[in-house]
Amino acid sequence: VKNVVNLTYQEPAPVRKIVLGFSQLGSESAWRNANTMSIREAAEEAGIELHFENADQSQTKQFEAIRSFIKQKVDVIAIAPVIESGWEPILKEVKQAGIPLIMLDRLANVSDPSLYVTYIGSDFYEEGRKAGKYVIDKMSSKDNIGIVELVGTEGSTPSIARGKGFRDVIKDRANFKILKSEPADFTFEQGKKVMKSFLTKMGGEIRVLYSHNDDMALGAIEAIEEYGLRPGKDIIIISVDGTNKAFEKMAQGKINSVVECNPLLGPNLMQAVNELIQGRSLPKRIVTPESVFTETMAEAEVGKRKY
Ligand code: GZL
Repeated sequence: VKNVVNLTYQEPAPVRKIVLGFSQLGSESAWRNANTMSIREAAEEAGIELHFENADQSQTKQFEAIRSFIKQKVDVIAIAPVIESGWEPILKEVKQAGIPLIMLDRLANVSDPSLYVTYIGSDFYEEGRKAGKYVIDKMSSKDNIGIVELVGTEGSTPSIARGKGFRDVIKDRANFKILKSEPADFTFEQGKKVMKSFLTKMGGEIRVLYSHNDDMALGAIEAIEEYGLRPGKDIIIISVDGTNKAFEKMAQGKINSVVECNPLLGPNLMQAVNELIQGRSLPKRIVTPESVFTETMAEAEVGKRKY
């Protein structure tokens, strides 16, 4: 009998899930934890298999995670590089393995831009400028404005750029002076410890605290109160991130302004991974949108925050 049609139903070949290896730098702050949650949720939502490694702020652990992703032959690697330097060799290994790489949140300094496909993250320089503009608006009528600065992780993209943006805005103002600037690694504990040392050395001269993130600002608030001064009154506080706890303190008048830094990058990352796998070209730089909040808006924002 000719032309017998094969009627048995053929299962379509199972569509293999995209596998993404993500090296997260740590869990040092509320921002970081919100960032991790956003990435886990977005991977789930997108049906992308996420291999997640937390490096506890160790660059060496990030290198180990990336080597394990290469061994696992993941489809895409994403990294949130804890500091900007020292990445060239490992990123060359990733390129040699033929695995596309996405930078998320922070940037690694590389001489060869082909070592990564795109960098998704905030404009930290602009965040620093916004903080500087706020301080000038708030204090311009006064003289001898002594400023102390809690820097985040030394050598990280946000700390470098938030420091530069802030300085570029205040540099022409003679009445503004940065008295002390020290790293406090984006954590509550370090923020409290370093602020305590600032107060011991020059308590009476400090008019403004510029903190590179909320966790350090919250620690500094405790140090200021233990020293016997009023945060938000005796010492004006400007912070970056926009976490719920910072909004609560702002509603109490203990923080004066918060520059938002959006941690919810999960959907952006998964969209980039999907487009990459579909062979579409991606912009080299994807900037996340964000704003600035002051005391007047705090009440309305508290509780609305997703992180
Ligand atoms: C900024 C991010 C910073 C946050 C901190 O995008 O890298 O790291 O500002 C976090 O809270 O620890």
